[in-house]
Amino acid sequence: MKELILYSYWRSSAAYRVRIALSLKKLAYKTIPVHLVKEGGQQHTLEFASINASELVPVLVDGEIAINQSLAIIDYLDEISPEVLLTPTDRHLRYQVKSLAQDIAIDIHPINNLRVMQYLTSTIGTDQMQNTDWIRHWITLGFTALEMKLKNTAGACCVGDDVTLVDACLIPQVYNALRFGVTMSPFPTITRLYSSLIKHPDFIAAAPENQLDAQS
Ligand SMILES: N[C@@H](CCC(=O)N[C@@H](CS)C(=O)NCC(=O)O)C(=O)O
Repeated sequence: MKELILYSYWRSSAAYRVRIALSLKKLAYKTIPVHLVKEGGQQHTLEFASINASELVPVLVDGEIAINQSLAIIDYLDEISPEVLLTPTDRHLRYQVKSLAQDIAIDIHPINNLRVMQYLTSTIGTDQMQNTDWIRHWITLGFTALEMKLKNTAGACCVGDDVTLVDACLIPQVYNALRFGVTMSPFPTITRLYSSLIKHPDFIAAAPENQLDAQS
């Protein structure tokens, strides 16, 4: 197998999900940092757009294959490295995991993305405080539903006691929530899961502050 390459940005929560999966699976990979802010955003360069025309990270390259979309990448990793599965084989658990992961990755995350914030500021004319309120609002709404669901599914992890795709999505989303000052007290289950999982060695290895491009 050729060396896996991950186009990543240290603060990208979608890239963080993939880093967690790679780390849990003990897969070696090379990081190519894509700075989302510097020089107007390196994701918009011709070089990167030729790898992902959507101009978003992450992208995983495995030999001839380049895959974008963090959930698709993690599915791919489950296929090539099935010893540790992030999506369980049991049908009931599998769809529970997929639904919860998509609650985060599809319903909560995209409306708070950098390009949405940039559009709000440049076209709608919002200021920094209004953008922060926007992010807090949508994360709080999403976490309110998620808290109720996780209360019923969580053990040591989001679904039972084994780490799944939901944990790989939740931890980066809470990282974002804390970064933007979301009040977490209404979410005791989410807070408990976050506090415990960020101490897991594979989650530590994947954490934004431990990436080679951190703070750059
Ligand atoms: N649905 C995509 C989302 C990818 C995405 O939104 N990436 C963000 C970073 S978390 C990005 O590259 N943003 C750049 C921009 O908004 O210009 C996935 O799960 O991979």
